[in-house]
Amino acid sequence: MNIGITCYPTYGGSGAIATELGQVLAKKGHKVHFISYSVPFRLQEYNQNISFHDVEVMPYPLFKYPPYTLALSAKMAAVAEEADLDILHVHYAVPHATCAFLARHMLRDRDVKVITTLHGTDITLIGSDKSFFQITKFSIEESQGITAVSESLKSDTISTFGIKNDIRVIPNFVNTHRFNRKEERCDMKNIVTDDEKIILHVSNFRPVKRIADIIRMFVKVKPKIKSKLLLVGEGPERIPAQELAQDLGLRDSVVFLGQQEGVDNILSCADLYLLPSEQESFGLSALEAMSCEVPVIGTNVGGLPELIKHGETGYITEVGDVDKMALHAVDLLTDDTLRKTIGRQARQRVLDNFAEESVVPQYESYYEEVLNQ
Ligand code: GMT
Repeated sequence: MNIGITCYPTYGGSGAIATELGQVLAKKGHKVHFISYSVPFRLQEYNQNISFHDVEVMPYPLFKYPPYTLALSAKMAAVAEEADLDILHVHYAVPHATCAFLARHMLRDRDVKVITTLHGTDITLIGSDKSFFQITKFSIEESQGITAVSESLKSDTISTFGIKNDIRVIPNFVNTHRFNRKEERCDMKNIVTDDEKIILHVSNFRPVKRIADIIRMFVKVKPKIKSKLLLVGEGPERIPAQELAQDLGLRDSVVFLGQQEGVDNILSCADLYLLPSEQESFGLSALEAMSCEVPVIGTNVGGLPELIKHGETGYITEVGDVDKMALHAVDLLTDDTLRKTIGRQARQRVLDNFAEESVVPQYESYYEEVLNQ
């Protein structure tokens, strides 16, 4: 098949999944065309079946807001024409589903099918805001195929937008060979000592991630467990988090690593992963941690309980319950057998349900289904 993929190219789960999907599809012989404003951050391996189409927006003094969405729609239509696309698969509805709708209608003689994958805040935060509500609902309803990354997001989409179209749940996935615990890949000797445990969090540091809860939890764990908290990523909550760590006397034990490539290597060193978000339609970073046998403590929101089975592959707590998180953390970090058992069970759950080998074919069959509609 000839498949156009549009996603946000910057750090973030929706861009990561879109890119991994494109790379696997290309390895399987499909022709994949990424269409975005820069090369997706996870697009690293050369493959002759992959091309990238840059969306350029012409600057003009009249434009307070340069019209990226129009440039993207036009580029989608041009690529569909040139590359004979069968499918335009857009990740994150706002504004990509709308651009794809427009592109499809520009191509009067060609029936390119639009598939929209809903990822999270495109439904729960941005798309449901009144400024975007109507256009998001319209664009999703006009897609020939709709997928959501969890049952929870599917039901949020139905309850928020009253959408009657079929929504297919295809969960996020991980490359379990790359995200596999290999202790020899772990090189942290300049950051932690041999007897220190590593607690990890990776995100784009947005308010929804509740970074402050991680630090408030860590202040309870630190006196009981020799440990360091490693925070990977960049975003608006980084400075407030640094200030909080300093105020709580944790300056030397909370390490901000910034944006990092090779999170799989860092995960190979971690003893515990935290994701205390107030909203998380799936939690891709938790999946990657589980794939590396790292137990996860997450919250009872969105798709996290679909991923983390409480007491079996990690722990689920209520949002903001830092006492409970700290209790589970201390249990896991003091009991090596418990931690390793939960880590192994977490990986098994990933192998059974979220491995790229079993999820990508679900997209391929869905493509076929939409094409044959
Ligand atoms: O929706 C967002 O906040 C952005 C998006 C992203 O690009 O990182 O994250 C969402 O999509 C990810 C990939 O499907 C999911 O793993 C995240 O849970 C989801 N984020 C939220 O729901 C907050």
